[in-house]
Amino acid sequence: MAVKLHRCSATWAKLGGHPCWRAQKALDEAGVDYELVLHSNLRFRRPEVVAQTGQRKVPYVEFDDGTTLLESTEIAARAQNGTLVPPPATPAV
Ligand SMILES: N[C@@H](CCC(=O)N[C@@H](CS)C(=O)NCC(=O)O)C(=O)O
Repeated sequence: MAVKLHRCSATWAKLGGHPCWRAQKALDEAGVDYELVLHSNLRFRRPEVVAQTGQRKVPYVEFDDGTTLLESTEIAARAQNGTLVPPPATPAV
């Protein structure tokens, strides 16, 4: 199943230092299958991001199990080394 890449709507900004582009480019280059979810460019207009991640910044990856991975550099690194997977479930005690 594809992951979801949540990013800002500035899809025209294809500069190396732009966090959302850094993450999306890495997923593209690694051949990762993903669904794009666009959010407002204005951080105070992202209540859905806050609800899901507890903070306002994008990009982040959403896995099938609902867990999320923040930080463009981490997303890019994991896409590149093939470890873009959800964290292991914590066993019930
Ligand atoms: N360190 C973060 C920075 C993310 C970031 O600044 N994202 C921009 C959109 S590309 C954002 O959400 N800006 C709104 C803000 O700074 O609150 C990362 O690399 O993922």
